[in-house]
Amino acid sequence: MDDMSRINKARGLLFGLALGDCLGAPFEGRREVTETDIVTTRDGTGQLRHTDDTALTLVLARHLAHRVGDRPRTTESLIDVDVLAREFAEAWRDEPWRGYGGGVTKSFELIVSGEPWRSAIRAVFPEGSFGNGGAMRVAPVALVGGDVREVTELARRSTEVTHAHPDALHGAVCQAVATHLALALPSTEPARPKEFVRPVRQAVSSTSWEDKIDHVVDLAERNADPAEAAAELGNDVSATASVPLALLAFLRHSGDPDAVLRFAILAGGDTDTVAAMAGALAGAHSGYAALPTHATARLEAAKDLHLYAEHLA
Ligand code: R7I
Ligand code: MG
Ligand code: MG
Repeated sequence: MDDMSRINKARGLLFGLALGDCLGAPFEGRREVTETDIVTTRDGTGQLRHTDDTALTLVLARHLAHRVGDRPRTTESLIDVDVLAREFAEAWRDEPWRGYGGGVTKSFELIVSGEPWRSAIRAVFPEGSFGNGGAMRVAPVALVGGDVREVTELARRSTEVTHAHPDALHGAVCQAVATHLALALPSTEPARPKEFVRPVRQAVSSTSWEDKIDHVVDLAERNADPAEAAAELGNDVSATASVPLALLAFLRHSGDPDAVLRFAILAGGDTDTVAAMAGALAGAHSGYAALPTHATARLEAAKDLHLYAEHLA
């Protein structure tokens, strides 16, 4: 891949994620969303404000950007878990109104007040949170991980500092590996569902997640619509009921990021997060130039997104 297309894809990944978050946010939890509602938001004027999904993605991107040149390069040197836990918590402290989940808010409160993250993250959910907060922000690891194994390890490290539940970790691995594959797939080639998910299926190391991924392929091959997809896969804040839906949105419309985002938002539920994850996949595959420019230009974080995309590409 030449430098231009690498940068285009890195930008696509980060801008696709932020765009999904911003376009999905107004519809989070709403019962009925129409195509017109989404297009009106996309084609409006004024800044597009992001939520916790983009805020924490930027923290992770910055963390990686500061370490990517270090030698020797290991997953431990790329992600310093103690530092990253504090950086996430500080982002919450500075902007607590970005729509954070209830469990993670309590963890961040404790971390900011000096409690070690390993105990803080089990204060509310003793088994660890199974929310999608790890998966929603994981995409930047796909830009620095050299292969599926490294991407998997980075996904786990970036997630475990807030989400210790196995399903939250599997969800983050699924999203990160899929993003890595979307980067590697030429933008001119559509993603063939069964073939595309094979390495993702191998990486998750969980039979229930393998079944979920098979279900996604089945729905993609049957051209399921957003309502059917949400009914079968779920669309809530758990990793299990949101990461597969985002993957399906991408597989249903790969090559058309705008359609991927509309599918994700029309499926309802946790719309900002499902669209953020689907947007990262679509942007990583199709590139920044394929995103709707009138909307990307209005993203609140456009400057930082450009900066980290260039650095991590
Ligand atoms: O996972 P997390 O960061 O939330 C991300 C979501 C995204 O939709 C964002 O856009 C934002 O809106 O929030 O935050 P957590 O608080 O860890 O998890 C989210 C929610 O999942 C919690 O508030 C709980 O409702 C639920 N949850 C659990 N419920 C019962 N038992 C997570 N883990 C558990 C659990 O173990
Ligand atoms: Mg959010
Ligand atoms: Mg959400």
